[in-house]
Amino acid sequence: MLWHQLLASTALFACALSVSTSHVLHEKRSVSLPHKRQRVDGEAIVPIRIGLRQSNLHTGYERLMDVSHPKSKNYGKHLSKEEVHSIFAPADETVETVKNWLLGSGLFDESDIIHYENKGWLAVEMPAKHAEILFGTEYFEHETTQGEVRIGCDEYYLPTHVSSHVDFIKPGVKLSAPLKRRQMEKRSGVWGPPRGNPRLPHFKPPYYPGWNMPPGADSLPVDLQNCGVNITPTCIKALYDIPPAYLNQPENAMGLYETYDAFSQQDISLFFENFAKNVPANTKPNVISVDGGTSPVAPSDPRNGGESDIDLDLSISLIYPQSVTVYQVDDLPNSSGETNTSGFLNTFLDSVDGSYCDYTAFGITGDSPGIDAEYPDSLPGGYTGQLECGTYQLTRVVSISYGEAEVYLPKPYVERQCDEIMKLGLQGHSILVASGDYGVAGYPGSNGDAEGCLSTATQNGTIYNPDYPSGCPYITAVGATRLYPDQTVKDTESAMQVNITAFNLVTGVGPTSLPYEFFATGGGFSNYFTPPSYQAAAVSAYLSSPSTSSLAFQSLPYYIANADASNIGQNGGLYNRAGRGYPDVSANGAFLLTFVNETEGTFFGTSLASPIFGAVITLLNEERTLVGKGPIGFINPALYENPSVLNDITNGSNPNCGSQGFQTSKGWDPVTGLGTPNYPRMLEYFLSLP
Ligand SMILES: *[C@@H]1O[C@H](CO)[C@@H](O)[C@H](O)[C@H]1NC(C)=O
Ligand SMILES: *[C@@H]1O[C@H](CO)[C@@H](O)[C@H](O)[C@H]1NC(C)=O
Ligand SMILES: *[C@@H]1O[C@H](CO)[C@@H](O)[C@H](O)[C@H]1NC(C)=O
Ligand SMILES: *[C@@H]1O[C@H](CO)[C@@H](O)[C@H](O)[C@H]1NC(C)=O
Ligand SMILES: *[C@@H]1O[C@H](CO)[C@@H](O)[C@H](O)[C@H]1NC(C)=O
Ligand SMILES: CC(=O)N[C@H]1CO[C@H](CO)[C@@H](O)[C@@H]1O
Repeated sequence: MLWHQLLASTALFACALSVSTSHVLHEKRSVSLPHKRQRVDGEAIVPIRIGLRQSNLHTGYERLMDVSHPKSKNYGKHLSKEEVHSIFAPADETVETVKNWLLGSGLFDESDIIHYENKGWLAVEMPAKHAEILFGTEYFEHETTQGEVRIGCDEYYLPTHVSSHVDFIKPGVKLSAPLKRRQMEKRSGVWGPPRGNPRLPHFKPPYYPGWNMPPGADSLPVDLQNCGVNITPTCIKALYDIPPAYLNQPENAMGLYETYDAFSQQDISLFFENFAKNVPANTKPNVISVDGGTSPVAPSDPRNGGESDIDLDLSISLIYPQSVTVYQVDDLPNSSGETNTSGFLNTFLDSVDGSYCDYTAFGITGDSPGIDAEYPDSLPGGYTGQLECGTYQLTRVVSISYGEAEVYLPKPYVERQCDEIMKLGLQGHSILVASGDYGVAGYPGSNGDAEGCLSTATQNGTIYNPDYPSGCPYITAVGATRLYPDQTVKDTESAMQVNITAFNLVTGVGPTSLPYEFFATGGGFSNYFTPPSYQAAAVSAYLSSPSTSSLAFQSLPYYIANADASNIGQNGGLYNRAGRGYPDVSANGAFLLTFVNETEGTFFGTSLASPIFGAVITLLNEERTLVGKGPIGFINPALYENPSVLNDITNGSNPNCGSQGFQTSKGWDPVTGLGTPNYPRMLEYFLSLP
């Protein structure tokens, strides 16, 4: 629907608007969505967020390199929150222009328009019919296969003089809610009893069927003899030469992002008792409740799915006596804000970047057709505190074991969120994310494809489906590695790839259907971001050096993603050969024996790897603190500059989507990145930096 047609059909409101203003197309969806349903009720209240174009954003990358590149004379000279905000705040002219346009419509008062603390957003609530007039569009409901409803439009228009000041409007081309929280991927596969089964006897390792002690293992201490089938904190410390932790500095508490999934104290205590005896069994994390998030839960609670348990098992056992902070993000899923919220990171980023305000403004929630949440939320399980409009302190290191397909999110939305991550890097924070567990595919079932791959008219589920936020060049994406049963910690690891169904058939325990059939460390190339300069040489060496010319991926067709990534799969291509590669690094992600619902089971996945790498950075930050230095912050430039501080992984691959995926190689590869930690070398290097 064109702007003019819409004006004609809504004459009543058109009067309030300046018809003489010329409008331009601001955003348009390149492909129409399959599950578009009816028009949104005109009276439904839509919380609109207007992303203001910020100034100096183009300088963000250089500024981040200035404080993070080891060759920069300003290495480690991170900025304060206030400095970052004032550098990137939209110009006063931008705020005024957009506000005046809104006020000029006659639909709002000054007090209806909320301007976020970091100055990047304007928020205003309005009935759908007003939003349609302002943006020259029509809002429709979209239904997912799970029956959720999300709203959005196919294109929208802004006055010419406003368009240049606006990044994007949400909901707009970006639907109000790409994912239901409780369906959000949790990056761990359990090899153990299915939920709800009677408690199983407490197995004593080694219990891997048919397992024989590998050659040379008998000369190792007993607790290192079966690391190839049962990884423990002791095995991990031996693999990466991590010494016993001994420091507890408040400024170096390590952060974990969790949402919906919640830990159980009983489970983590059982882990410490059994596998990390240096940690007192009653050790607990500090829990920060972001907008009503709650943890811990009872062991049998359905929210105790294992993700939070394993994140805590690993981080605490590697850094204790250092403390761990859990950011338990968001209200319960059945409360109105939770089931219908959008990309999973925004509320967290808002809460730690001083701009978090009015939770309901971020998601698509509503008073009338189940859209808007109100705080205090009176629904059962709802957040009963006052509307939060404050900030939390962000820990220096944060590990995130959640993700979603990049393609779910429009490029401007992703770019904007990624810029927020850049700003945290400027302030000295290290943000890590698990790179995914399905090789070159997304989560099974995503995009309507059984394997989670992408399709075009001519390609049915064969195109690789890169992960977000791994593709953001300001994040450290962590892939997973493994030992094979015939190996010990003295061997070099391989890329994590495992058929969990096959294991479960052998053991007679655990699920044997999708998505457990195939697990491989996530990696590949973003369709939205090009390789950042710190990574460019590494990516180019992987793609075109003579040493990789014989790797299987070289025979795969590829494409070069265009500016709006609307040509994914062009010419039969399977991956974007001009994208930012991920992961950056990796760590062990296989055979972690642990307890969920007080029942022992074995976990696999990049969910294990990210907290391990986060723990390593935390230990390094502690040593830097001891000698009066600041935190490492964004670690990627230093690692790409000096990859010898990592153990290069050169065996294994990450296939999926019906083809071979990518293969490991000498140096960086989109399977295991630069490799796993070599703690003594990392320590020496990072202590040598200012
Ligand atoms: C947790 O374990 C108990 C006892 O074995 C069992 O009754 C319950 O169903 C389990 N809960 C879940 C969510 O699996
Ligand atoms: C929230 O979940 C609880 C238990 O699962 C249920 O009793 C309650 O009705 C739910 N509340 C809403 C608002 O759906
Ligand atoms: C695509 O492949 C799936 C699974 O192999 C199949 O069920 C589906 O019918 C195919 N779709 C088309 C359009 O060929
Ligand atoms: C995984 O193992 C099962 C059982 O052996 C087998 O049926 C299945 O084809 C395997 N899947 C893959 C992807 O190798
Ligand atoms: C290399 O990886 C393959 C699987 O891709 C595995 O079977 C083999 O044992 C690994 N070899 C070494 C030396 O790690
Ligand atoms: C507006 C909207 O998307 N509402 C949906 C929120 O989620 C619940 C439960 O999934 C649906 O019933 C609503 O329709």
